[in-house]
Amino acid sequence: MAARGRGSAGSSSRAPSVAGTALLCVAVAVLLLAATPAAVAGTTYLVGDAAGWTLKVDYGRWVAGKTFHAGDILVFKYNTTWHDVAWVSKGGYRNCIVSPKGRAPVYHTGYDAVTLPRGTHYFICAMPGHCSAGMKLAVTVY
Ligand SMILES: *[C@@H]1O[C@H](CO)[C@@H](O)[C@H](O)[C@H]1NC(C)=O
Ligand SMILES: [Cu+2]
Repeated sequence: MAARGRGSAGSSSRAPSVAGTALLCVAVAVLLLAATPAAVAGTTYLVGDAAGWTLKVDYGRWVAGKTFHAGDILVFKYNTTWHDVAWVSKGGYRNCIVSPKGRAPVYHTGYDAVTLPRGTHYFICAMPGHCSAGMKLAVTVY
């Protein structure tokens, strides 16, 4: 068994050690991930579940019974031809307007993941008429 691999020992001695180091790094990373408590990662919610972010969904009803915690993620999934997502103020939510001031980022990728901080947060679809038709979501985050 001492002879095994001897012929190529000179040229290949470096490669296995690099590969070994990389493997060790991967192993350590996996162990660190495994050791991280699940609660820290937060929960991901697909807004509206299978229906997604669209008209004709009662988001007040979708929110009911759910408890959101800081770090949880809301994923808004929608067709960008028809919808977008605007993170608005309470007044913006109530009056269906995207305020030019304050917190009003507008997302339009069609698959927007929003990490929730504590507090109450308001999201509306900014397409004309959609918010007033009920395409709005308010979440309280603990
Ligand atoms: C989005 O809606 C448009 C218009 O109704 C449609 O042509 C398109 O296929 C839809 N896209 C997706 C990804 O569903
Ligand atoms: Cu819309």
